[in-house]
Amino acid sequence: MQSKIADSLKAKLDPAGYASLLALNNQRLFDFIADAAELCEPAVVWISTDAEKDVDQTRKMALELGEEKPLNIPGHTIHFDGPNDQGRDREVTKYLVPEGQTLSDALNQAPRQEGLDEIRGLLKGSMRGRTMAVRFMTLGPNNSDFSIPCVECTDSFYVSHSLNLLYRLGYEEFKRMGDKAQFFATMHSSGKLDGRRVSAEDEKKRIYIDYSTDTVYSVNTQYGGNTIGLKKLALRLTIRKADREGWLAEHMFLAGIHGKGGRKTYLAGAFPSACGKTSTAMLPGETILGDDIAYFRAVDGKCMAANAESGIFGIIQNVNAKDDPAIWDVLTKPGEVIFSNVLVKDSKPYWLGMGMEPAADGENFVGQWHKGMKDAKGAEIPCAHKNARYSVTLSALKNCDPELNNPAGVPLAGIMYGGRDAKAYVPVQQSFDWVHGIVAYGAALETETTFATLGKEGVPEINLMSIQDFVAISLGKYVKNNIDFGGKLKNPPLVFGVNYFLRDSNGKFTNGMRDKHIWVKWMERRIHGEAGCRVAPTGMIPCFEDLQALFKEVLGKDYTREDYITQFTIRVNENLAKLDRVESFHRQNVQDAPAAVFEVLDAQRSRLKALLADKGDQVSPFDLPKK
Ligand code: GTP
Ligand code: SPV
Ligand code: MN
Repeated sequence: MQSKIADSLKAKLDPAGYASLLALNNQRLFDFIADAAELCEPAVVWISTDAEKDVDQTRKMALELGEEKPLNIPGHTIHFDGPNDQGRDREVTKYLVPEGQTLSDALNQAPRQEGLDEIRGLLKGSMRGRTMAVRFMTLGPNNSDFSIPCVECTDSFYVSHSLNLLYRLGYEEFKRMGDKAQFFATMHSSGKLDGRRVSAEDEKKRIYIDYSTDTVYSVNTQYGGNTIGLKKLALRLTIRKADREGWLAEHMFLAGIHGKGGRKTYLAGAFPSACGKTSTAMLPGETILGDDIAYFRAVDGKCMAANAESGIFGIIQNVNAKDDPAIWDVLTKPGEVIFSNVLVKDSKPYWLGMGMEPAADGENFVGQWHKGMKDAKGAEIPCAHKNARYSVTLSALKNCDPELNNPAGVPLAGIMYGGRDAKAYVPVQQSFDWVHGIVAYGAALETETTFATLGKEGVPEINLMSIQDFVAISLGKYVKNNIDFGGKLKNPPLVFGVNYFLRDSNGKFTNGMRDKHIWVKWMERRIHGEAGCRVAPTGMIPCFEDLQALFKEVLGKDYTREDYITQFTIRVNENLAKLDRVESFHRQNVQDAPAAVFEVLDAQRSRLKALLADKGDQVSPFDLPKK
């Protein structure tokens, strides 16, 4: 039966838009868009298809409305978010829980009806006099088991423009699926704007996830992580979908690591926000498939992986010509790039750690800025926000992996977990098996809060699998799904733990920025059975000779025995203390933690205690047995 578009919506569409929408023949979709139009009351509803003219129209509108301004290099634009809208806002992001259901205490939540009343009240009339863009996009490659169709209704053409760069166009995908399209929906309004066209009512910022209808509402915010529906908003819904369907959606990069004889091995890695995904996926000489969200499916006993996205919304701080040549290249040549929250002077962008002196004044996230300017608390305002970002499409990168859009995904050979752990875990180690890795590196992931979320930086916390903010099912079930996933595979990917943020006794990082390349190359060799290891209570660590060879080969550096001892000494008491924190987190916050979590933690504790009794607190890696 032909689905019907409500008259109230029809009245706001032009004939072409009406025809494009009608062709999608999906009643739930029509009802969602009609609801958004009735609630937010835009003057016009604009339907975008995958046609080039529509995609281009979004970019033009962002400039016309002043949500973005052109920069000197053709294709580059700047967008600003408000001073209090510079990262994901955990406090006002909530799951709407229907009566009779529960979620883990660790998750921010509100009763569904109460939350809906509140956020729909805030969205009421929010788009008056504006155009509402309706965007159809896909998560995962098109025409694939990974594909998830998504629709976003937004009055921000910056958000709509970001969708162009970060996701695959999905109008044709909706058409292909017709009334069978099980889609995710986002309704977003920037709300009241000030003279700079930034959201003006911070105190009314809300991001609510109504998982029982696969709908997300977002209002009075513009920061990408709070507004671009397909990013972390959809990830929360995807985790529920994956739970129902028996696959995994992860906060992970995906990259091809190149080895002997031209072979390429795919690795994925989970790091909390601003802890290393993009930096690892962009290592020089390797190829990037994704830097933020990966999907895994067990297909005939093999783990196949795909990037949910097709672009990068990346942290620009510390991106410079020396450390990040591939990103630097796209950020400095003509092509489509949206910069956000950097400093702009004479239409040129500047950011922290760019490897040159920034301008002494200009426009930044607070408005007109000059060097030495202080905030209300007397602290100096930096030239650019630490969480300033750039948006580019992956295909613009020279190092983009050719399999990016392969509907089958790529075979995954290894995964890694890493956070900001100053004291305990060594820079790289391999788990004894799948379950040990999932628990001891994933479920035990400790990190410090970063600038990517609002609030205090540097506060230690457990961030389970780097994904805790987005787990919309009970945490225990989520861990169990990860453990069980390994059971569906003939040869599960090897699991590694990394720690780029270990500090020595003087508080200095034990490793340089480029050292991660060595760890990744070591993993590649382990996967192919070409490197040995030493056995520590926490996992299998590299042998000195292998690292020495790799440092020379990859970075041209002389790696010394002293370096190895500083980095890989097992700090037994620190590791025992870490285990206690992890265990108490799981006992207190994960009501349904699987028994395997405590078994793995207990076994690790026993191994650590045995080592303590045998060799003391600080054990040199040279004193550990080789395998
Ligand atoms: P999201 O996009 O927020 O999910 O973050 P991400 O995990 O992709 O983070 P990214 O790789 O962009 O790294 C973020 C920050 O970590 C940057 O400020 C980097 O400078 C810093 N960083 C990355 N690698 C290292 C490292 O090896 N050592 C140190 N000390 N800092 C690092
Ligand atoms: C993150 O915070 O993990 C990001 C940026 O990747 S965003 O989710 O878009 O805020
Ligand atoms: Mn992220």
